[in-house]
Formats: sequence, C-alpha cells, structure tokens
Amino acid sequence: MARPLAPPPRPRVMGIVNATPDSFSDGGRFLDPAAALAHARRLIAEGADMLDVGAESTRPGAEPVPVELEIERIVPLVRAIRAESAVPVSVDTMKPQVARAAVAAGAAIWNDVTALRHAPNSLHVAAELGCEVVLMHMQGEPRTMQAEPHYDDVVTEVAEFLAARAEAAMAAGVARERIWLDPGIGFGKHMLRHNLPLMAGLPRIVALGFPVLLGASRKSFIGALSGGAAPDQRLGGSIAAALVGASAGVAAVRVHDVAETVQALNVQAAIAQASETQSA
Ligand code: HH2
Repeated sequence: MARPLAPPPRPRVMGIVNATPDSFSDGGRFLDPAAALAHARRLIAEGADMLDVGAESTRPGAEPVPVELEIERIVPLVRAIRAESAVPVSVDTMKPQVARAAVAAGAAIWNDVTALRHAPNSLHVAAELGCEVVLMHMQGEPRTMQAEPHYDDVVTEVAEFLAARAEAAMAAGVARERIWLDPGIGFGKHMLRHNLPLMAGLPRIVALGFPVLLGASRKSFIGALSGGAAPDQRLGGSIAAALVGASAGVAAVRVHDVAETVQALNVQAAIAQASETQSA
C-alpha cells in the first residue's frame, strides 16, 4: 500500500484570543473568561497551531490596562487552555510582569508589539524566561502611532529595526533560535502607503533569517481596499494577505478566522507541491 503523503509545508496558524473590552475587531466578545475559553477551544478545533492570548488592546486610543488586571485576565485563561490542550500559547503583552506570570502558567511565547522596548528590563526578562519571543516593528506608540507615520523607505527601515532588535535580544541572552520577527502591519503605518509596500516586501523580512510572524488579519488596509468594509467583513482580504505571506515564506500567520485560513493555506500548499512534482 502506498505510504500516505506527508502534508505539504505551510505557515503555522496562530489563532487570536482577545480577552479585551475594546479590540478593534472583536472587543468585548471574549472578555468573560468562559467566553474566552470557549473561543480558544473553537480555534483549536478549527486547526489553530498556536493561540495568541491578549488582554490589552493595542489599537490607537485603547484604554491602558493595569498590570494586575492584565494578569488576572490572562493567567487563568492560559492555565485553562494548557490544562486541556498541547497547542502552544503565546501571550500578547508589552509588560514583563505579565509575560512572567503567563509563562509560569504555561505560555511558551512572549509576543511583544514593542519588540522588548516597553520596560527597561524587558530584554533581560525575556532571556531569563527562556521562552520564544516575537519582536514586532512599530513606529511610535499605540496611542499616537497612526497620527502621522513617516518613512523614506518603509521596507528597509522595518528590516533594519527588526535586525537591530534581534541583535539586542541576543546580546541580552535570548537564544537566536527563540526569536521571531514581525513587520507590524498597521502599527505606525499609513493604511496603503506603508502597509502595501511592506506586504510586497515580506521576502526581505524573511531573508533576515528568523521565522516571521505576519499579523494582517482584518487590519484596516483591507477595509480601505474594500470600500470601508467593517472588521468582521474583511475575511476575503485577510485570506489574501495570509496567502501572500505564505508565498513570501513567513513561518506563521496571526488570524481571527482560523478554519478559513487553514483551508486556504492547505490548498495553496497542496497546489505548490503538485507544481513541484510536475517540474521534477
Ligand atoms: N496585531 C495586533 C495585536 N498584536 N501582535 C503581533 N505580533 N503582530 C500583529 O500584527 C498584532 C499583534 C492587533 O490585532 P488585534 O489583537 O486583533 O487587536 P487589538 O490590538 O485591538 O486587541
């Protein structure tokens, strides 16, 4: 009997669990701990390879969340997910105290939209925790980042920033193989003038030699390209962005709509595999 074919390689899918009152696309839906856990279960059942759990929105104008409250929202959720699933959990926070508590509760990845710049001890805490870290590019800070973002050459500037942050993390003791990079779609970037060249320039970010995480799901550039569609009406554009990321060689995509994204990536990967067989 023929051996079953190994599934073709494709980026991993990171499902988003926002335990926040005010996230841009799903704020308030999963603030209740039971609702957040039910959502996490659903994303796992839909095929998520990882989950990203956050308790503080990063959208412009979002309310800052005190550290104790962030820990209170995150820790029981991480613990509950890990108690019933082997799916790795990432914690989306800029605060080292929250990352520390989440890792103690079972999180394997610290996803920091400030690339470990928020607190003076962030780099050292990341090294001490020994977890994986996602270093994301952002121009400015969440509250004001969309006011007037400016770049002479967005792809070069983002790539240089990420390379420098990876160096800083390694100098502080974070192991090279634990570092992920993320271009930070929508973070201090003009909707179309910056996000589109950055999407097109993803191969240059991938060429830095670290696994790349792409978070384009439901972001506002998709709304701008679809007549101002509301965030929950941006599925088609989100899938298109994930496929562009996969073609560019990103290692993972951070998405709200897991089932649909997994299906799209599986189809793309299977066709790519068939195409290789034909040309062999
Ligand atoms: N985007 C958001 C939040 N965290 N982390 C990484 N690494 N990359 C991203 O692109 C990214 C991120 C924003 O999306 P969301 O979590 O849905 O919204 P909010 O920040 O309003 O909670």
